[in-house]
Amino acid sequence: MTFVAPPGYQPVYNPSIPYLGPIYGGLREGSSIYIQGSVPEDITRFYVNLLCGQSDNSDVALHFNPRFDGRDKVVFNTRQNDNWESEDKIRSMPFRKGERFEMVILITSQGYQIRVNGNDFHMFPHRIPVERVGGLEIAGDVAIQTINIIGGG
Ligand code: 9QG
Repeated sequence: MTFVAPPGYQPVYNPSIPYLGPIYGGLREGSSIYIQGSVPEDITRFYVNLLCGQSDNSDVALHFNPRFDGRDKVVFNTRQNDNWESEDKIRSMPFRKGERFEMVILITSQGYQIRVNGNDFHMFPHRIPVERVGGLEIAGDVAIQTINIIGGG
């Protein structure tokens, strides 16, 4: 049998940033989001948000936010009803200024497993049911070449 991808599952190439797009069919355990991009030499911050909806004030199930301003760190958080909740702050930086990267967000039963350039970086536990996620937003100092969302059955 041949798997025929439903319309909307095509990868997104070279989107303009900020990017905000739907996640057709939603996410479930086993789904993954593959992102290829590069960060500029003069990066301060960028973020990847998994949105509960498709507007930039939707609740945020995953906020993934590498910060180069100040001490290098990656901040993870959720936002509900416009309130940021408690941050997971990881004081290590898997991205390099001026370099390309590939990252994968793997949806597991526990949370969002983040892998950058082939290395597991951090697992952010679910706080909001993954069934609510319907959009992807990428903004800040980053260029994106490819976004590919793989269903997970
Ligand atoms: O700073 O931290 C994550 O906990 C806030 C930032 C906010 C998030 C948040 O200002 O920045 O990173 O939507 C926002 O304002 C994002 C981009 C306590």
